[in-house]
Amino acid sequence: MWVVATAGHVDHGKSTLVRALTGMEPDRWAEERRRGMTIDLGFAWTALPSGGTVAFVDVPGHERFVPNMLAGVGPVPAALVVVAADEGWMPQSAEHLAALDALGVAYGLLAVTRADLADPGPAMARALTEIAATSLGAVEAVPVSGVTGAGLPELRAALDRLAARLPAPDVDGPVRLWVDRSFTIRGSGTVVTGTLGGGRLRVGDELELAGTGETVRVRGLQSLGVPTPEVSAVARVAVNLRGTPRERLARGDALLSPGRFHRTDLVDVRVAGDPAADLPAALTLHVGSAAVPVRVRPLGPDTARLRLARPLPLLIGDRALLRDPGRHHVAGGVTLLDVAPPPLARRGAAAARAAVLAALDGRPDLAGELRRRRLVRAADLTRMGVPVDARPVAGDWLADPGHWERTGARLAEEVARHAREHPLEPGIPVETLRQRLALPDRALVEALVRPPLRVRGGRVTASTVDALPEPVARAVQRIRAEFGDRPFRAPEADRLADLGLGPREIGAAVRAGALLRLADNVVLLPDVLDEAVRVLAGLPQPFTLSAARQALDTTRRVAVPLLELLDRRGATRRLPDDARIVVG
Ligand SMILES: Nc1nc2c(ncn2[C@@H]2O[C@H](COP(=O)(O)OP(=O)(O)OP(=O)(O)O)[C@@H](O)[C@H]2O)c(=O)[nH]1
Ligand SMILES: [Mg+2]
Repeated sequence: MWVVATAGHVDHGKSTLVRALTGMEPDRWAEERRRGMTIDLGFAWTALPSGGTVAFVDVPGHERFVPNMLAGVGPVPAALVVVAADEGWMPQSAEHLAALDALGVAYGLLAVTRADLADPGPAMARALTEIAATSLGAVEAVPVSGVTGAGLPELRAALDRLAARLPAPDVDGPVRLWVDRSFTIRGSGTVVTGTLGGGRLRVGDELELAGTGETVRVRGLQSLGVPTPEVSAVARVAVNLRGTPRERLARGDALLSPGRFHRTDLVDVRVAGDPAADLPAALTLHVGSAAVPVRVRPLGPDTARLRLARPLPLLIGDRALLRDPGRHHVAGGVTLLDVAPPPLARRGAAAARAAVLAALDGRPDLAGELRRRRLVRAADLTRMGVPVDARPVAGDWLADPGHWERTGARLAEEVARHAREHPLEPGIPVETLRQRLALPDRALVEALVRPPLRVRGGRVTASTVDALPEPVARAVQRIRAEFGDRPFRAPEADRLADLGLGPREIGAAVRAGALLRLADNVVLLPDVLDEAVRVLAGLPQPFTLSAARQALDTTRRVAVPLLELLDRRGATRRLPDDARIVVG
């Protein structure tokens, strides 16, 4: 299915043409039929010669109803511009065309209606010139009469040619269905309609309401009046929502794939049209079917920051338009450059931001986003419309490579500085490092720890004896020199004191793995346990404490806690008569 929106001045024959093409009544309201004027959006569809189906969103031409027109055109990628042969180019011909241009609509056709009443030539020539200067470019033109039916076969053929050129939708992408109508059906509850531009909807799907973030469930689906279990883009769809009161939803809201869109009330945009500096401070932003008041803050010559009166689910690259409702003036088309821009608090921040925006074009750019944001969750980038194909550094965190490397170097410096300032602490707590490096997640700290640094007990330490405070490291070296050949002799308490090894220093050496503590003031070098087991295994089994003490060439002061440690580790077993055996 293709969806095409009409556009054109009031009474130029848009609805008559849609009626003639489809046999359906686009003016749904009694008041519209009484006044012979479209007030709100109408919907009708027909088969084309190719066999494909085209659905029309018929818009009102009257100047009062331009906001309704914009809600219909916003989500639709193609336009049928209508100009009456007998009246020619008129103010809303121009305003509607300016809106299509602002939204970047690139596919269209011109129908010169009421061709039975006047020569269509002059109106066609003027309209083609006007259209050629917009995003629509050169379009086919067909003179028609909605009354006599002349030109309709040619228009159908031209619609088929237009449809063949339309880009294929991303049916696997996320759903963002801008609501253009919501109503209640007795017995079914709330129904909303819209133009599905991407993705796929199924009965039973969970969706997120853009307005409130709440989850809703699809109870039923219709497309072109027919119930269906599934609809793929592009399509006109009616969605019946289970248990959602009608007041929750209105035109301008959207149904979203859960967790796939960033709802934002602050965006940076490029403006086409009036220079940014000339824009009024208060305008209305039209995007999708939404119309939201915004405050405009010019940043560069063609860039501005918009503060929205309520958040919308917007993506980088979205097209929108700014309109001055009082002056009937499309002030400019906008392209969204950033949907999660940084605050502009510091002096000079606005100028710096303008320089950044000058280089952006609304095409999502992963490397650029990482460079600007430094650290960002993959899911957050996806929700802004940036496709992610980079490997996370931790969890789903992505990092700019340069920033990541610099942060790793700073981490090493912080660990070294902490060791100097707190020589007896066993390293710096991960949380302290997280704060010093202003990282948003501890997992990032841990991911930055590389040998010889390591994470141990919630702290980052240097794993080598070298990282011990200088005096402690020297004392350990002395013990190694003095006791290396008598590995089961422990320095006496006064020797430890001479070496400057009090309880705190010993604790630090033990945590660093430089000493093995058997009891208070009883320490050995850390690598002697295997040797002890080897010596004990050489004794006749079982062996006594005294036999062990002699074999190890040590004192009771060491032998008792050493054997208890080996018992605890399961290397030896104590028998009921206090003798022991080596296990295994
Ligand atoms: N003779 C003739 N009359 C036409 C033709 N098309 C529309 N009309 C008449 O022009 C008037 C306006 O037609 P509509 O189709 O309502 O115009 P519209 O563009 O939909 O108007 P709005 O929706 O209010 O903007 C009606 O009286 C139609 O009968 C045509 O091709 N030939
Ligand atoms: Mg109409």
